[in-house]
Amino acid sequence: GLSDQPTRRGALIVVEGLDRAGKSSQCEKLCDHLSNQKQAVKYVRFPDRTTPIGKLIDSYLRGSSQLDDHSIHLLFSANRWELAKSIQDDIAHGITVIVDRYSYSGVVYSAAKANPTLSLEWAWQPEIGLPRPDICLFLSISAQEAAKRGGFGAERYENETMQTRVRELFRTIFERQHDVCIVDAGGSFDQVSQEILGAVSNCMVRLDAIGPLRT
Ligand code: T5A
Ligand code: NA
Repeated sequence: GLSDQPTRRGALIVVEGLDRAGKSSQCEKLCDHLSNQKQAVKYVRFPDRTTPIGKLIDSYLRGSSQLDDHSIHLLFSANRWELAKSIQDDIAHGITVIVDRYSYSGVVYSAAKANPTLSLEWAWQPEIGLPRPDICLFLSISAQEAAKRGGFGAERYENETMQTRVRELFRTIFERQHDVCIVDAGGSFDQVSQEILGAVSNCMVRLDAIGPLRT
């Protein structure tokens, strides 16, 4: 009968990009759009600054504390691991989870510091085994364009040198990753959002196709 049908799993959608690329505003729009379509949806952002680990990260980003590059890298990763189980459970229960920054930010911001013992390869290790996104939307914007947007410059990595290196590294890793959709984030809010909604609905169609067999 109907009640025996397995729940179709939710999607894991990641949004990535430089500081001020528009990730949080676009995530909010995407959540609203999917909710309006009667889809169960949750928003998660990394770093999640509310947990004990997140509070250490927040203090580091604001410049109130200093940490070794490797230590802060592992804290960012630990912050994802502490939420991994609940993300997986939500997806299994049919909830689509929209994630504002993920492992990709984790590896590129750390590797961008050019610390000789913190390579991209080293940075990937603690990320291995986290839930794999169904799609990653990369909001592509130049460091110069991003710098023009509100509030830029307040936190640790918000300078053009760092952002330019981060942008190059995002390109490097996304050449190798599957299921990455590059979105031009330099346009108006509505243009960017149309592109995102299009990419996500394609992704949802693919999820349908590989969903569980129906009896
Ligand atoms: N980090 C993060 C790591 O080093 N390792 C990790 O593992 C992780 C997860 C904090 C820092 O931590 C680093 C990366 C970051 O440096 P954060 O808390 O996500 O990460 O902070 P930010 O990325 O800085 O978040 P922002 O809120 O600044 O950027 P968003 O979310 O990309 O941008 P948004 O949506 O808030 O918009 C920024 C401004 O631009 C305007 C908005 O109105 C807003 O004023 N805007 C537009 N303006 C013109 N045209 C458009 N299309 C616009 N879209 C938005
Ligand atoms: Na944000």
